[in-house]
Amino acid sequence: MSGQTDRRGWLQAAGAALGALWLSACNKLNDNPKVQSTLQKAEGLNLRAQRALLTRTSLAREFGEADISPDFRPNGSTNPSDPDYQAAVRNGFADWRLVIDGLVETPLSLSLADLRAAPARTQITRHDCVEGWSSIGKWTGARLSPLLDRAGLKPQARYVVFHCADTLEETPDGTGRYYESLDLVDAHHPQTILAYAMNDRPLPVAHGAPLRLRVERQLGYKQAKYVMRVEAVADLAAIGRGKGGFWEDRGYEWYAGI
Ligand SMILES: Nc1nc2c(c(=O)[nH]1)N[C@H]1C(S)=C(S)[C@@H](COP(=O)(O)O)O[C@H]1N2
Ligand SMILES: [Mo]
Repeated sequence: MSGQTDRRGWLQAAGAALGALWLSACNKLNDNPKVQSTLQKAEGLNLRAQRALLTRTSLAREFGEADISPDFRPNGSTNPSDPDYQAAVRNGFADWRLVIDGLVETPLSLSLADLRAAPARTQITRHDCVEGWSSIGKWTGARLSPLLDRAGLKPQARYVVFHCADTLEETPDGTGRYYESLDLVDAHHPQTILAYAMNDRPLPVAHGAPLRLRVERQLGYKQAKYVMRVEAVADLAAIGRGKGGFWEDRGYEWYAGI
């Protein structure tokens, strides 16, 4: 896919977020002074919203090969004991599939070979964990945006949820399974990838084999490892405890911008 088309899709998603504001700002035919002052306020708001969005759509800093951390620290789950996951590891992930479903026109079931054949990106970025450590790693993966385009998001879709294979906390109701979510601005960001390689090698189990999310404008806990399923949804209330992620359900911010 050409960079042009990619960029258009990404801007479309960004534009959708501002659509309502643009509509009000376009209604310039009416020159009633009261309406004018409302319009001026809307324009100020429009500028601020646009600036906030520009920050979100700009690229995270990328580093050089020499900056790669020799010992990228693993954190959280590092070897999930969940039986389905253990079986997949023993099988070398040969039967493993990523499912993309929910509010999509065409649900997808993709093998690792399918993902390696999809439009890809490689990036060397710094991972910042809220616990106060950082590591720099090189990630290669399938760009999420073209995959979502292939599945065809329905108009009601507003978030994508990443369902993971690991249970980080044993709870009677199953809400201890790791998950994360993004809005469509981050989902279509050029650096948002489903990584299958780290530092030019297949992603190791400790870092989320066979597939993990990289969303480089956000903190470590958003970088879901062991991703099994990407589900497009209209809202987050019905998933886990309703806050959009395992750590969000336990008090962390949903938007973990850096
Ligand atoms: N599935 C899953 N994803 C996860 C976690 C986890 O425990 N399970 N921990 C998160 C946290 S807090 C961090 S800092 C990073 C750690 O990624 P790493 O192990 O590659 O360093 O993964 C994030 N993604
Ligand atoms: Mo973290």
